[in-house]
Amino acid sequence: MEIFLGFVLLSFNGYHSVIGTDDFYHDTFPNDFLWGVATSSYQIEGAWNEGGKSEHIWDRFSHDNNNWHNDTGDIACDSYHKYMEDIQLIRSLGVDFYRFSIAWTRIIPDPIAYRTGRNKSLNQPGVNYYNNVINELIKYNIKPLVTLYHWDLPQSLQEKIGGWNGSDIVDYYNDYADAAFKTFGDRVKHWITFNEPWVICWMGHGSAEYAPGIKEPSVTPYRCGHHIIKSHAKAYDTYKHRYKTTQKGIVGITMNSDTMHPKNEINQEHIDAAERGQQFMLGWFAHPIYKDGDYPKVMKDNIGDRLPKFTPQEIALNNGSFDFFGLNHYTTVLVEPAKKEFGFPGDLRLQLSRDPSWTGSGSYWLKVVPWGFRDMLNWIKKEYNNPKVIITENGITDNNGTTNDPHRIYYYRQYINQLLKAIKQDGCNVFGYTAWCLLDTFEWNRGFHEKFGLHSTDFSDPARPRTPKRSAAAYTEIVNQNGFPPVGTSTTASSSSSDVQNLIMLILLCVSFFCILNE
Ligand code: PNW
Repeated sequence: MEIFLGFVLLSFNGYHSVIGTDDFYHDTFPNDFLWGVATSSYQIEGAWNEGGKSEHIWDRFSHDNNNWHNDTGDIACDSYHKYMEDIQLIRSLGVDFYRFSIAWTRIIPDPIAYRTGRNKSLNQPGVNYYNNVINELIKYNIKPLVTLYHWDLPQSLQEKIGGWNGSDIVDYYNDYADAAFKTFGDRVKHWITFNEPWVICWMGHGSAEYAPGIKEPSVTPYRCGHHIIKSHAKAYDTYKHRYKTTQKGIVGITMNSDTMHPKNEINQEHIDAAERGQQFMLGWFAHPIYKDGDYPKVMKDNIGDRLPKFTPQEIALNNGSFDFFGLNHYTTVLVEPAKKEFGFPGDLRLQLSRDPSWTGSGSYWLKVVPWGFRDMLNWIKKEYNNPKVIITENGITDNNGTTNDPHRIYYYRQYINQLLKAIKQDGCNVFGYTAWCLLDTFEWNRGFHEKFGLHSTDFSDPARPRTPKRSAAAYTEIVNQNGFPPVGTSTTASSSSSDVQNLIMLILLCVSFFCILNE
């Protein structure tokens, strides 16, 4: 009897994976689904001191030799001069939108002079540059999806008001956001206030891996997060009251999150640890904006007085300050409970690891775990009442930039297939997807060593020529077909073989229940 039941259970596992997580699912996305591709200002533009642009914290961090091989974004992909060519690449991908970011320092080089009224005008060459990009995109019917802040804080604000660690930043950010809405909002209808506050606050102010390179894990990441949430909510409010009725755009924030998966799936302490990890990584920013205006309870409990407090007015302003939920997702981690040192990430009281069997990439942290993407989307659906989600980044690295990149094609097909299941089978409300990245770029402290591009960039050539990789064509095929429609005989064969398997399983289950009843 045991042997028989064991066989049934083994078959049940196989059955589950066939209809559930691992099977390739053939269907198309909803008709109005949006496909896009992304970059960010410092990673591609170069021209770091041209056109009246001032220094920002990533210029400083790079010039202080903090990156791999002392690489900098001084020239990067030179998109400041080559944006027309880039827009042709975007066009040939066939996507609906292009996500890029505006460099604050190009349009307001001296934010203190701007705020105090000493200089109330925007920097015209910077405004012209983004006007040119936006107009060129619109000419080809490509929607601009604009990130206001992708990590390039004006250096003057870092030095004079303490950057994200100081409370005055909220008003400076609002000046900048207001100027961008006013200047570009006649044509830009999709705005992202911040890219990845978790990375800004932890990697910039806790671990010091990213600019501004502050290593103060006990309080500074939390103060940074507090000011970012307040800045986001205020900018959202500015748009709502000053621009929304005339411009009719939508505003959200983009958060990054790994999927936190219990290392031991049947151990309650591991399950609790994974939930805690998810609340600290995604909930830190999503809970105040998408749930109830305040931090997750587990953060308040574990961090105590080191976590800043919102006033009732701030809670009201945070709560619901969104038109959509932006998610950057790349990978999954395994979680188990642990006693850790004081401060972030010790406050999470957990240990992270990665399954050695997971396929790797050109980045130590990025393992290929497609099913984790579907889990993440379902967690968001459950936790935040199924908001309208747009995937604003997803992609994979290698270190050689080869144009023959089957690993990238595999990654995109598998991850996008899990997204399709989340939408069609689980009812997750996702309305768009963005591949990261349009081309090989300056990858922050990893310099030019880690490459995410659908196009390669030759950084040894001053002309920075771009070449499409095979993954660019593969992504275009997905975009053109709006997913993975059933094709030809192979699909029919595989679905009929799984039909047979399902039937066998059903019979086995009936027999086993019959045996149990008779025992
Ligand atoms: C994001 N992590 O950064 C950024 O938005 C992009 O600019 C960047 O190029 C891309 O993802 C790849 O790194 C992340 O360590 C940096 O978990 C680090 C992590 C996640 C995202």
